[in-house]
Order: sequence, then structure tokens, then C-alpha cells
Amino acid sequence: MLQAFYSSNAKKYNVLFIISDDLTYTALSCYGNKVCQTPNIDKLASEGVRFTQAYCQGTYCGPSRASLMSGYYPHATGALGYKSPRPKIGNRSTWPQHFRNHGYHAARVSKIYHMGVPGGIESGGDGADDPLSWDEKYNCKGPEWLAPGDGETLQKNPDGKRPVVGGNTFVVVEADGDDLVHSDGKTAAKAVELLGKYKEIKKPFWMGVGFVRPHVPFVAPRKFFEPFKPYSKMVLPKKLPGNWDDIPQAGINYCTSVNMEMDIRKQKKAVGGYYASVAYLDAQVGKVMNALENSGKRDNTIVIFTSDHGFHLGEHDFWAKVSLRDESAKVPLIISVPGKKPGVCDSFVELLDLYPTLSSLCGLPKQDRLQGKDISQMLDDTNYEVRKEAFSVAPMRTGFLLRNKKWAFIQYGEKLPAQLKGGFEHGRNGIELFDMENDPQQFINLADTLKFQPVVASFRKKLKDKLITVRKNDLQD
Ligand SMILES: [Ca+2]
Repeated sequence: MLQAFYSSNAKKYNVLFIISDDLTYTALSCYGNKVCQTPNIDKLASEGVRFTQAYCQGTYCGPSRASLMSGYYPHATGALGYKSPRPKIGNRSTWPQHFRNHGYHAARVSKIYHMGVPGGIESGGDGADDPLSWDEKYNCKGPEWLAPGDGETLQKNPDGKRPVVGGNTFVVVEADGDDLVHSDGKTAAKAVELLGKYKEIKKPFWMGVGFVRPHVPFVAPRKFFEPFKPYSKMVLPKKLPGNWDDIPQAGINYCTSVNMEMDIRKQKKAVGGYYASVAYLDAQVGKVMNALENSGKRDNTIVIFTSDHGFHLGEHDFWAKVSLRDESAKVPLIISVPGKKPGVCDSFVELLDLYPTLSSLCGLPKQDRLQGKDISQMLDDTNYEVRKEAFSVAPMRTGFLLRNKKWAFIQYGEKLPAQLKGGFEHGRNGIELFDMENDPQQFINLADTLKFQPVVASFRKKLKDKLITVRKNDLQD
């Protein structure tokens, strides 16, 4: 009864969901970066609640996006790679589909489910999209690493002879021309056009706007690189000798300064190129927000800004994603609900919480099958706590993270009972335990310290229970 009453009386807000690709919270000025300025994202943060402890559920595009859009953890759907969650969820509704089913017009501009970057953006295809999620959808083709300009391949290019290349490679291109040369400029323009069009529609809308920067290649119009040049002035994270000695092999990220053969000059240019891509992204976010203001719908539109996962910029000599350290597993998250007080929330949230939370804020029926939690009360009271810890996975290396206020617990390796003929085998590829209050940069692995064995044991049990809960769901036969 209460639900019916709530639903019929709740405001039908529009939803504008803006998601960046491979954006670490550490690169945003509203999260404390002093070098990279992001005035448009900062403005949105000042109008909403900025979450300082938001975590993705998978530390690369495919599983993270499939999870947040479907409402299930990666290990529930088995969407651990770069696939659509649809075969596993059958006729159950995704996040925008649930809104469509309740009178919303749903639109996608560019990358919301997984798309290969740069390859998929060069070809302009749909990627691992889910057609049932949308009333209309647009792909925004761009030249990526082929954009005319000054390019350099930073990765595995010790003698400087390697040309600019495609694929998932650290390449910087200071590009000729304006914003519209690139995919994200076109994405912003399409979103602006749709917001203009939606002035006239009677239905509320759910619009997903997916930007592909700062995902590699670091390509943007030249002017965005200026604040970061000469690149030699970029400051790299603190390096500690022997930093890898106390972590398991599985804990050393797949991209490092060593295996990418990046010297200090290239590392600094990678940071500058990444920041330029973030500045370019920020400018595109500004265009979309201006268009929302101009459409007259800002006052009844909930705006969300986030990223599918984070990114290392040289911490521990790690680069890129996959890692379960905070720079990679934590995401920027801003939720701006008209009429609610802006603030900063330090309680734990997961990207998985967006689907049930937005459903609740818009008065749509609650679905108990969803694995995320409704965090809408945190938007009224930033001290409110819905979860004590966040859970994230790096399927590529069977890595699992449990993160609470005090600890980051990371475990690698898992064999299921079917493979073992009875009994789980957890953590055979190593464990990391970091004291996040005294060692927030995660330099000292305490997993082998005698004193902390009870903490390790308690987390091992917690993780085992968590995986059982995650796998017990309505998708199972
Ligand atoms: Ca990504």
C-alpha cells in the first residue's frame, strides 16, 4: 500500500546519467587535484552530493558497465568480459528499460554498455549494447589515435621509433582542430540536440551520455594540453624502493612503468596527456549541463556523473585499470537531485546502487531481485550509512576487494567447488591487507603480519560469504 501511495505521488524526474571512461577520482579538482582543473564537473559537484567512497564492481569496462546497468554483480551474471548481460538476465529489465516500462523515454548517446576504445569508436559500431534498453541510440564515431596532430606512442617505445598506434596503448595526440573532430565532442553535440528536442516531449526522459575520454589514446584538441606543458613539470606519485616486495605477483598491475618501458619523461607525459583528456571531457560535460539549463528542465532532472572505474597514474609504478587499489577501484560519483541540499558523503556506496536508488527517487516500483541498495536517504542525510563496506572484482586475475573505512582487503585466486570436487579454495594467489587510516596510499601489505591474522581471517570469511550471497540470486536455475 505504502509503495503504491509513494509511487503515484513521487515526482517524475528526468534522469541525465553522464558516464566517463577510465576516469580516476584523483584527476578531478573537486576531489582535490591541484593541477588538473575541472570547473564544469566541480560546478555539478557543488550542486549535488559528492561521494568520496564510491566503488565500481569490476575494475574494467565490460564487467563494470554490465553490472551497473543490469543491477547484478559481475559474478551473478557471469558477464566478466566484454559482453552484454542480456543473455543471463533474460527478460528482466535493465536500469533504463525499467524506466521505459514506466513511461520514460530512454536514450543512449555513445558508450553506456561496453564499446571497444579506440577500435569500436573508430568504426562507430554498437559494441556490447542492449537494444531493449533504448527508444533511441546514437554512436559517435571519431578518429581517435588517427586524428591529425602531434602524436607519440609512450608505451614500449624505448628508441622512439614506434609510430602512433591504435589499440589499448598509451598514445598522446595533441590534435589539430576543434572539439567536434573527436567522438566526445560529437557526443556532447548530440546530447545538446536531444535536450533541445526533449523540451517538447510530454514523457520524462532517461538519457545516458557516455564519454570515452580519458580512456587511451590521450587525444584532445591542442589547447587542452597547454596547462600541462612542458610535461617535465608534472609531478609523479611518490616512489618507494622495494614497493613490490611485500605483495603477491597477482597484485602487480598488468600495466607498469617496467613492462610498458616508460622512462620518467614518458611517465610525466602520460600524466599530462591524461589530464588534457580529462580537461577536454570536462568541457564536454559543461556543454551538456548548459543545454540542460537552457532546456528549462534542470529543476526536474536528476543528474549523475561517474566513471566505469578508476585509473592508475603511476602510483606504485602502476598504470591504467584492473588493479583493486583505490585509484582503480574507486570512482568519482556525483548525484544532483533538484531541491536537495548539496554536500559531501563519506559513506560507502557501489555503482550497483544507482539502479535501485534512481528507481526509488523517481517513484518506480521496487525490485527485490536487484543486488544494489537504495542509497537515496544519503542524499538527504550525508551521514546516513547503507553499507559498511564496498565490494569490487578484477575478474582478469580472480581478484576480490572488500573495502571498509579501516581496511582494504584484496585476495587473488578462487576455485569453485565444481573444479575442486568439494570445498572452496580461496586466495591461493595471495592476499593484501592495507590499513587505510594509517597507510592510505597502500604502501605496506600487512597480510603476513602476525598481529593482523585475526583481521585477515575475518575478511576471508566475509569474502567467502559475500561470494555465496552474490551467486545466490534469481538468475540461477
Ligand atoms: Ca573503462
